[in-house]
Amino acid sequence: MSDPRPAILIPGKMNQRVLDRLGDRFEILRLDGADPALVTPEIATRTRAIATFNKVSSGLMDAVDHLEIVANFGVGYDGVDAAHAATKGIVVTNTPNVLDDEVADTTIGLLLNTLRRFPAAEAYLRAGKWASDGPFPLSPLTLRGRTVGLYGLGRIGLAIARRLEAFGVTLAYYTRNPRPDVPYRHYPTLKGLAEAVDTLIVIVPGTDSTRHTVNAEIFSALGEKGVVISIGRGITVDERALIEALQAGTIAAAGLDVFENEPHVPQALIDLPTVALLPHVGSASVATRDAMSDLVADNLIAWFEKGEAVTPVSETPFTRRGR
Ligand code: A2R
Repeated sequence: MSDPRPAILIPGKMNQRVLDRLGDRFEILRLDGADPALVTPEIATRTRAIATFNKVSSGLMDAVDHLEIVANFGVGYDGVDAAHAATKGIVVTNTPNVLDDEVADTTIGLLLNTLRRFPAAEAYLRAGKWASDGPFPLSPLTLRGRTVGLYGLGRIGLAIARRLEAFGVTLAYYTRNPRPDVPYRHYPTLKGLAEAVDTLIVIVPGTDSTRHTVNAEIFSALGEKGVVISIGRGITVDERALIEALQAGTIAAAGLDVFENEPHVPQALIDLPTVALLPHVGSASVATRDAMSDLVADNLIAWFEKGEAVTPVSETPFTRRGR
C-alpha cells in the first residue's frame, strides 16, 4: 500500500531541524540536487511540496505533477521562480521577520569593520605586531559625521535604520514607494540618494529590477569618501565596477556579506585593504537559523493540516489551499 502521508521533496541539503520538525507527518523524498532530470516517475507522482534553500526552477516545478507548495529557507527567494509558481497556482513561502534583527546586527558589525578596520586590527594583534611594531595605524575612516543612505527600507532595512539612529548619523533612503511611517528623507532615485549621502547600505532583494543597480554611476555619485555596504543579494552590486571604483579611489571602502557568484569571491576584492568581507553570514547564528527552520516547517505543516500558508510571498498570495 502506498504511503498516505503528503510527500515533501528536498532537492539537495536541508537543515536537520526542518526535517526533525516535519517528523513523521510527511513522507520525505530526497534528490541529490535541484536538477529536474533527477526526478523519477515515482517522485513526480508523489511530490506535493518542495522544501528548498532558494533553488527551484520552473523546470523542477514542471517535473512534478501535483506540486502545491514550495517552502523556501530564507527571506530572499530569488532562486525560486515565484512568477512561474503563480501561473500554476503553487504557493511559495519564505522566512520573513524572524531574521530581521540578526541581519541588522550583522550589518552594523560589517559597517564598523569596514570603517574602523577591526578585522585588520585583530589580525595585527594576533600576528604579534602590536608588541613588535607599535600601535595599529589610525583608521582613515569613521562613522562619526556620516550620512547613511539605505537602498531598501523594508523589514530588515528598517531594523538597520533603527539601530543607526542610536549612532547619531543622518539617515535617508531610496525605495520605489516612500514609507509614511518613518522620519527619514526619501529620495525618488538611487542616484539622488547616492549624491546626498556618503554611506550606502544595500538591503533590497535580488531581482531583475535591482540587478547591477549599484554601479559605476552610483559610485561616482557617492564620491571619494563613499562607503558601500552590501547585505541583501550579490547581484544588486556590479562587482566588477565596484572593484574598479575601489582601485581607482572613486569610493573609499566597501563591506560585503553577499557576492555575485557565491561562494567564489574575486581575488581582486580579497586583495583590497579597503574592503571588509564576510561569507554570507547575515542571519547565520544557531538561534536565528533555528527560527528560520521552524518557519519553513510551520508553513508546510499549516498548509497540509490547516489549509493555510503562514508566510506566502507577494507573487503567490494564496493563503488557502484549494483557494
Ligand atoms: O521599492 P519598494 O517600495 O517595494 O521597497 C522595497 C525595496 N525594493 C526596492 N527599492 C528600490 N528599487 C527596487 N527595484 C526595489 N525592490 C525592492 O526593498 C523594500 O523597502 C525593500 C524590501 O523589503 P522587504 O520585502 O521587507 O524585504 P526584507 O525582509 O527587508 O529583505 C530584503 C532582502 C531579501 O530579499 C534578501 O534578499 C535579503 O534581504 O536577505
